[in-house]
Amino acid sequence: MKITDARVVVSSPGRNYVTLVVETEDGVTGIGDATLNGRELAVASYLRDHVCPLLVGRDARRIEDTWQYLYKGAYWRRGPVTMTAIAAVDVALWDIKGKAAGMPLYQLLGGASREGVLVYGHASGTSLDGLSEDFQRHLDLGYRAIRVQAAVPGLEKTYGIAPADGRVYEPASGNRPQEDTWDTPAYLDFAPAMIAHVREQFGYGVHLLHDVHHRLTPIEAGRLGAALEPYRLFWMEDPTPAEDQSAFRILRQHTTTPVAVGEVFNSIWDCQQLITERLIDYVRASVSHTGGITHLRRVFSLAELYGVRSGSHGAGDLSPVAMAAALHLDLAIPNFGIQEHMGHTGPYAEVFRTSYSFSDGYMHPGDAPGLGVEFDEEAAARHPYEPRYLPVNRRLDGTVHDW
Ligand code: CS2
Ligand code: MG
Repeated sequence: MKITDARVVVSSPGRNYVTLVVETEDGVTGIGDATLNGRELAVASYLRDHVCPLLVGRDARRIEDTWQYLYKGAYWRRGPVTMTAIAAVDVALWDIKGKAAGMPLYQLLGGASREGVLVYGHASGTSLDGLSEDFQRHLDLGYRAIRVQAAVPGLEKTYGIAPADGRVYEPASGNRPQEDTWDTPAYLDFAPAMIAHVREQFGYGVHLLHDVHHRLTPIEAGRLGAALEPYRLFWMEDPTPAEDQSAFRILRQHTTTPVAVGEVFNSIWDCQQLITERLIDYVRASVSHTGGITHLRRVFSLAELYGVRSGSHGAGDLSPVAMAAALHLDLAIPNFGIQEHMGHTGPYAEVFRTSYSFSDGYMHPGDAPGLGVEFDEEAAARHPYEPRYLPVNRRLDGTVHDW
C-alpha cells in the first residue's frame, strides 16, 4: 500500500491547526495533527520540506519502521518540532491502517479495556463566584471531574483563566505574545482558599483538579500540595518546571497530593526518571507532541510498570484529530487515568467532522474505521492561518517567569 501524496494544511477554524493528510495508492487517506501552539509554521515546514518527500513511495502499513526511520534517520532526535511532525505521520498511518482493516483504532490497539473514558472539563472564574457558576455549568453538562482555576486577586491577567466569566481562555491573535503578571506569594495564599471554596460549596462527590503551570519552586510546590491535602485533589498539575526531573524528589518528600506532569514532554526520555523513581502519579503527555500513538503507547507501558497512570493533555490547541487519537489510546491501555477535555470553539466543526461522543462525564471515540475524523480541506481553506502566541509571564518586578 504505497503512499502517493503527503501534504500539510494549516488552517484556523477557531484557532490554528496543522493537519497532515496522507494518501495511498488504493484511495485510503489518513490524517494526523501536527499543531504546536504558537510554533505551527515550524512544524508545517519540517513536514513539508523534510518529511513529506520521504513518505511518498513508502508502504503505509509499515508504521513502526516509518517511526524509526524518521526518528533515528534524522540524526537530530527529540524536541517538540521533530516529535510533533513524527506524531502527525504516525497518527495518519494508524488512521490508514484502521480504515484498511475496517476497524476503529482502539480495536487495533487491543480493544476496549473500559466502557468509556473519564474526562475532565475546565471551570474558571474571574472571581470565586464566577468560578462557582462555571463549576455548576460543568456539573449540569455531566462532568464528574473538573479542573478549577480562578484569577488571583491583584493580578491583572493570568494564563489559564478566561478573561470574562463564561468564556474560554485562548491567546489573542497578533504577532506578539501578550504579557501576563505573576506573584507567587499572592497565588500561594489564594489557591488553597479557592479549592476550599469549591469543596465547601459542591462537596467531595466530584473530582477536582488544579493546574499550577510550572510556576513554583519545588519547596513552594511542596507547601501548596500539603495545604491542599484536606481537599483531596485528583491531581496537582505541572507544579514545577517539568524539565527538572530530580526536583520532583523534593516535592514528593512534602506532600501526598497526587502529581501530574507532561504536556510539554515530547519523548519517553522526558519522564524516564519521573516514572522509574515514582515521582509522579500521572503522565500528561499528548499523542500530538510525543511522537504519536506508537511512542506515547511506549511511554504509558513504561508508566504501567511503576503504577503511574495516563492523563493525556487535551487542550483546545490540539485539534479534534488529536482528541480522537487520544480517546482510542485511552480506551485501550490498561493504566488509563483520566483525559483532559477542554473542547473546541469557533467553526472547527466545519473542518473536522468527529465521531467521538460525550455522555455523563465519559467520552468514547466511536466505531467508525480508523480515527473516526473526517477532514474537509475546502472548508479549511476558508479559515487561513492567523499568528497567535501563548503569553509571556512576568513577575511584578518585570522578571520573566515560568508559566
Ligand atoms: C493547559 C494548556 O490544558 C492545559 O492543561 O496547560 O492550556 C496549555 O497551556 C496549552 O495547551 C499550551 O499550548
Ligand atoms: Mg496544563
